[in-house]
Amino acid sequence: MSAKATSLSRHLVEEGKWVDAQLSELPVLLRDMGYTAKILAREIRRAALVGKLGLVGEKNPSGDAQKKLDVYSNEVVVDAFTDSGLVAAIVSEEMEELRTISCNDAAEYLLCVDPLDGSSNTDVNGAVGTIFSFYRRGVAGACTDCEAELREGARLVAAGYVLYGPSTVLVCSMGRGVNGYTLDHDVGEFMLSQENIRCPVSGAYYSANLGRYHDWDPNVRAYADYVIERDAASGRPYSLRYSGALVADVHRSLLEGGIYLYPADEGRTGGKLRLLYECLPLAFVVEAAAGRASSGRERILDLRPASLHQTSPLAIGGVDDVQLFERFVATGSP
Ligand code: AHM
Ligand code: MG
Repeated sequence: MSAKATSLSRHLVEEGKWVDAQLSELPVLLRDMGYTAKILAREIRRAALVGKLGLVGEKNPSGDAQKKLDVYSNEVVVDAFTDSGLVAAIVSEEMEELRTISCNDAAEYLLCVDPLDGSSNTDVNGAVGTIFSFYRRGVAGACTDCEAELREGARLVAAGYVLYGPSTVLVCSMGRGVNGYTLDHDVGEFMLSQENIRCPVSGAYYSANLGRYHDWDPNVRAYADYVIERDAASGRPYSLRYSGALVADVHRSLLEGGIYLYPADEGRTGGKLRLLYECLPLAFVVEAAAGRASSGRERILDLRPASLHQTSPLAIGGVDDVQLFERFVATGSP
């Protein structure tokens, strides 16, 4: 690595020059998320050696069995942002209620987080991630109605994810462009590795749990049938890539185009993925990179969660791929 390589901290200072003066603490929050990710990367890497694999025997608010790493990751995130003094409250996949952190005037932000996405992969050494977003509060002081503020889309001011794969990558956006940083374990820093990421309008891959095919709406099934038809002119058939970790599959779509889908199905009529800490943050990142995120009928960023753990169907990736999916949802054909 060249001595000229740019660290996350240095790059955030540069990027921070472009954000609104009111949002001057955003680079600090993203730096703190980088620190949190380093702690989690270390613990995920050695989980099998320190007794952190397996279940805890409890369910999270969505009814999923919690893994030890889910609980640990949630504690690390909550502790890190409790210490920051900048966050008034946290919404997490692993906590039933919104957790009030600070009523200080300086605590101007709300954090929504999925501390460990793809946790079915933990015990098989598969990819996992962390998804996060920051909302700027409208009023300082006591957190009287933070949930209402989370329904105001314009308050979503930064978002990103961390992918713990063969390397640990943090991708984030403060609204103007999207950048990726790779953790250099020797230096102990995230280093800028993908500057100003642009999502290709289409790609050669689709990601979906085809085990649910027979539970999908016929129009969604028609789309899945269409992408695997042979048609060289339109780049079909698409290849299937599905890792069990939304973060890993969306990362592929962001860098290479293509689409990730988690549609509604007979068992989950509202979809599986949660708006506040899965769909909305990833939609913010992908759209900042010129991609698209949709429920199939509406743009994800236009949706307003009525409750903290509300779900939505999700289709996310290249603009052309997602728009094609939306046409199928509406009409059953391209
Ligand atoms: P999680 O946050 O509990 O891990 O759930 C979200 C995950 C996504 O990362 C992944 O794409 C999807 O759920 C997998 O679900 P399924 O096993 O139904 O395909
Ligand atoms: Mg998740």
